[in-house]
Amino acid sequence: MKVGIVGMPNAGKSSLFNALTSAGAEAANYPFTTVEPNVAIVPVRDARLDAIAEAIGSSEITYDTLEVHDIAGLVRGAHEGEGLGNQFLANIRETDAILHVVRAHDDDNVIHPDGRVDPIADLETIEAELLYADLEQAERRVERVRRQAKSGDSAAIAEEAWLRELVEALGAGRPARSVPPPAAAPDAMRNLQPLTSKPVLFVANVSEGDGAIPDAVAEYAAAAGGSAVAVSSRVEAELAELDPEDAAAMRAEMGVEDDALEALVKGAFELLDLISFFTAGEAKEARGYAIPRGTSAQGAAGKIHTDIGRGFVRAEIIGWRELVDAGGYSQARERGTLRIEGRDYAIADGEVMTVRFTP
Ligand SMILES: Nc1nc2c(ncn2[C@@H]2O[C@H](COP(=O)(O)OP(=O)(O)OP(=O)(O)O)[C@@H](O)[C@H]2O)c(=O)[nH]1
Ligand SMILES: [Mg+2]
Repeated sequence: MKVGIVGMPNAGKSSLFNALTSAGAEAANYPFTTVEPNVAIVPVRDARLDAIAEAIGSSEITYDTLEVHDIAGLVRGAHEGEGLGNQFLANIRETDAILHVVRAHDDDNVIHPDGRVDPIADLETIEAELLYADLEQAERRVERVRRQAKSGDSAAIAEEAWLRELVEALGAGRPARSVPPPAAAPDAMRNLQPLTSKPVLFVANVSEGDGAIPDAVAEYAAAAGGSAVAVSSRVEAELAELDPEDAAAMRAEMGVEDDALEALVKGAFELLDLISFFTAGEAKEARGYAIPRGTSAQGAAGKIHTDIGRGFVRAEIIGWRELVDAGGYSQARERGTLRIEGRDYAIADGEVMTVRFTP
């Protein structure tokens, strides 16, 4: 899963990126610190996988990963070449979801490009820039597709009509996700990859020790069909540098929400309707995988390895808690909590799967 971070300059994007990655991308108190797109692979920690590995004695733990893209801040007029942000929007066209970071802390030491703290105005500015960026992209594509449509290609004709409808919607301030592509041009959305077709998780960058999402941001997110989480980016970035024990002590001292980043990753999962399943061997690797809800056992097996999916015979399935309670597969088998399922079984969140397959 790939996510892209957007927001105003100095909103706290790189701080959040650092918090997520501890990668040390430069976060500094002047606008446009991030001039190279930063990409990091973040492990999606999962306490359930830790418990499984501990209970059955796995040799190592491999979490699934999230690819996070940090870009330069967007300012009003970015689509006309203002600031640096617009050129970086291309870097996040291929992401699955967008994290929209908005400043909601009022630390006077941090410069705001518009000289005031107003989360809703900032959210609107960025959403407008995303709309403009998509509008420009769509207008350019309409020209290209129009030429193909002239040759009578039916998919191109359908795509052109859809693009024209899209241009109108974007121009009227409606996001691309409100204009589904026609059946005759099913790839139209994928060809364009509009930013406003992606699910958005709004991230309110709140003051230290203030875990609450401002009401206005929560309302904005709900109206936009997204959800919102609150994070103190700078504190989280600082805590990410510490070892876990010191970080826990610091959190207690500051009264900072323990699980802000976990909540953020969880929010992203929910937004994309993803669930996790695990594979775990005794004295072998324990591993987590994110899959779309409803994925079949065979589909999930293909996520482990294409050959395993192809040669799928059956799956042994157990809930993570049942496996932990039993203390191992043979004990679980004795208890009758380990089940055999076929290729079409829809994996549930938190299940552990062992695939039997013919190589
Ligand atoms: N008080 C406070 N300061 C913060 C917080 N998050 C970020 N900052 C500070 O705000 C400044 C800008 O943060 P960055 O994370 O670099 O912001 P950015 O959105 O990446 O900025 P650009 O890359 O310039 O667009 C830095 O000085 C941070 O330390 C926060 O939660 N609280
Ligand atoms: Mg930055």
